[in-house]
Amino acid sequence: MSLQALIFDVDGTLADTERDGHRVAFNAAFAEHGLDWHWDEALYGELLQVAGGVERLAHYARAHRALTLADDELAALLRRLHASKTRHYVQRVAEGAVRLRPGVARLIREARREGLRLAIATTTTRDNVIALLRATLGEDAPHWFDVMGTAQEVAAKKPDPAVYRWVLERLGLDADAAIAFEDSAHGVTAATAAGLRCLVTPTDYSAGDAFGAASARLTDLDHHPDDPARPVTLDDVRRWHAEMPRKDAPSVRPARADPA
Ligand code: XBP
Ligand code: MG
Repeated sequence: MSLQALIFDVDGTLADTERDGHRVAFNAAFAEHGLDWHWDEALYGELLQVAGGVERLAHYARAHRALTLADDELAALLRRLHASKTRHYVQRVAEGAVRLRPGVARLIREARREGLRLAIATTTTRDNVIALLRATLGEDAPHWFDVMGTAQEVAAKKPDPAVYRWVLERLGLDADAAIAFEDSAHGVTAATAAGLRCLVTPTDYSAGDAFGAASARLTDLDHHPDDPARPVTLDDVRRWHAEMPRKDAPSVRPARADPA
């Protein structure tokens, strides 16, 4: 089936947001609430194993701070902290603190010119996505995406495939007609479990992750694995889409992409 849609993860894929974006916003929220919590880069790398900001806060509160608040009190505190964090993150992004990863804007614009559909499948909060797209691609950019699956539409977090299944259903497409772009093992697991082939551009935080057969690993979208002097084009994406196995297919290595 020919490629009809590109489905992008957000954090780590569209932009390297975690270390200098989300992590800084979490720490600003802790300070705003008078908490002596601080997530340094190393600890945050560990906490990233928990997808979802509220879930990450809950894990930290229990596992690292052994908070003994009653469940409803803890839940209320975590909601307040996460709302504060989201305000700080949106403000940082709006001020230009986060840039798109190499080649992302170029590939998105090429896809638009050639009439491919675009979608988002992310664990993060919708406001974060809108702020990032507006700050990096322009005020109209959120409208370029036919479907946007975020934490507001799908509660189950990656590696659960729910957000990718939700996006495919809203696109009205079979997984065979699309390809996912991800940065982490959680994300690749979610996308491939939904039947999608996946192109992976790891970040420093996910460079040590292992990815599956239905995925191809790239440095970034500006450096083709076979010739880093040239960018990854839409034709390259179409070729990988045609060559890569789906998760339930026997694993046959794509001829021209790094084994992930
Ligand atoms: C990454 C996540 C998110 C962000 C924080 O999402 O797991 O939780 O780290 O954002 P993805 P929130 O890679 O799927 O884009 O605090 O809004 O959850
Ligand atoms: Mg990601």
